[in-house]
Amino acid sequence: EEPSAALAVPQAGQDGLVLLRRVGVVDPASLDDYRAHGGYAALRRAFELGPAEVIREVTDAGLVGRGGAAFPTGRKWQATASRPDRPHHLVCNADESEPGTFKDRVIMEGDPYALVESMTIAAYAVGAHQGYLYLRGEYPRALERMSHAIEQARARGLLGDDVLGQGYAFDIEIRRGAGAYICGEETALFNSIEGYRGEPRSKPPFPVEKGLFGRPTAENNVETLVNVLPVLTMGAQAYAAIGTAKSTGPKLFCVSGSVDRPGVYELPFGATLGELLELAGVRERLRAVLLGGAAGGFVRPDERDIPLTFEGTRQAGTTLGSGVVMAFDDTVPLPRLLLRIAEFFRDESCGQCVPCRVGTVRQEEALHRIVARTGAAAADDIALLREVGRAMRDASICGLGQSAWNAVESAIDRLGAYE
Ligand code: L3W
Ligand code: SF4
Repeated sequence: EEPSAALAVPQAGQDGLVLLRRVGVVDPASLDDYRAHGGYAALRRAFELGPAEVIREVTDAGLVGRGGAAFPTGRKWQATASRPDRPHHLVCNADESEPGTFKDRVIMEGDPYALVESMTIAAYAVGAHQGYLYLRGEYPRALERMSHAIEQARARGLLGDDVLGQGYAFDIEIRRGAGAYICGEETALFNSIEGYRGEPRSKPPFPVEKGLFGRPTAENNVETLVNVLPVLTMGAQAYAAIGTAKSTGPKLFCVSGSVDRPGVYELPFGATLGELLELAGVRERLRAVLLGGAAGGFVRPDERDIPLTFEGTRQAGTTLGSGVVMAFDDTVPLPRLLLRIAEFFRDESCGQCVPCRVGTVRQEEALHRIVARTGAAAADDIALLREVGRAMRDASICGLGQSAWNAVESAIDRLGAYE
């Protein structure tokens, strides 16, 4: 089990925060304190609006998924809500296993009722009466706080048969992950809850049609869900005024590595990479920045002007992913780091499809040879890496295999890693 480190939220208590405004301020064990800090205003508004209008607000706000893929949340909810077959389910993906990602943990530990309230709103919108919180197994404190918040909400009529006295039934069950990265992939997560091996299913059918237990399911990341609170309390227009036209709202970034103040930062979309690094106290002799986690890609230290938006990172040939920013100074041996990333993917591949099962092994072998040659690469190993990488990207079933070569490729092409 993890050590009980303090919450890493350097901005705690600062004015102007939207998603983190209660973290480090509110007592996470107290429902009354949550209410005293504005809690449950959004659910009240949701009941006033009705499910269809809630979905319209979320759509108009431009909210997109914060787990890495940026799919429009309103469209996902609408597709789930409109399915005639019942029951519908709501699943919150709190598996948070992308290396360098710890934002959902900070929300669950620091503002657990916000997630309970958000899940209730999402369930109401899509017509689900049962919600599942799939929680990373290595987060014992988040488990304790979420369990407590769910119990308290149930005891006070905010979960159960008659939520807020509005006649809507909804409850939340927690399921713990058991340490497999792949169970953060939505369909592997469903299999895990159902008691099967955590192997991704082929999509389509998408979860909105055939998800958990074969039922229409809305599956959202923790951060995505808690964004629904400001969407409803501020209104879609005011929310959409934050950020850029194509990436609306606030975003959480997880900054780690060679910085003086690692932790979770909230910034509006559109701030630059350089601005974020300055906030976190970037050190001299920066060699590389990994954006988007192990599944993301490296950028050079001189690429500080990259706007932290979905469109801006895409245009720069990289990805925002789930908001990971890992800084590495020149004391970190890059070939060893890349080997470590490759080991991770080989270890975490579920082995279901050949390109990923074999490709992640071949990739790791080539990187081993490179490290054994004190970090320089022979041309044939680079060619092999490219060929294997292309096969994984083109032919893997799920995002793990499709992105297992991203970091290595970007290190070769942007950083000149093995020269
Ligand atoms: C209905 C359609 N729904 C797509 C849904 C789909 C899913 C969402 C996004 O991977 C990324 C990945 C990782 N009708 C639909 C539809 N959907 N088309 O939209 O789908 P997809 O397949 O684009 O992505 P994904 O499989 O959900 C997520 C990247 O995130 N990643 C990993 C992050 C890890 C964490 C974490 O630890 N917390 O978030 C980092 O970069 O590589 O690209 O719901 O069903 N026509
Ligand atoms: Fe499993 Fe990898 Fe195939 Fe995904 S790409 S299903 S992790 S073998």
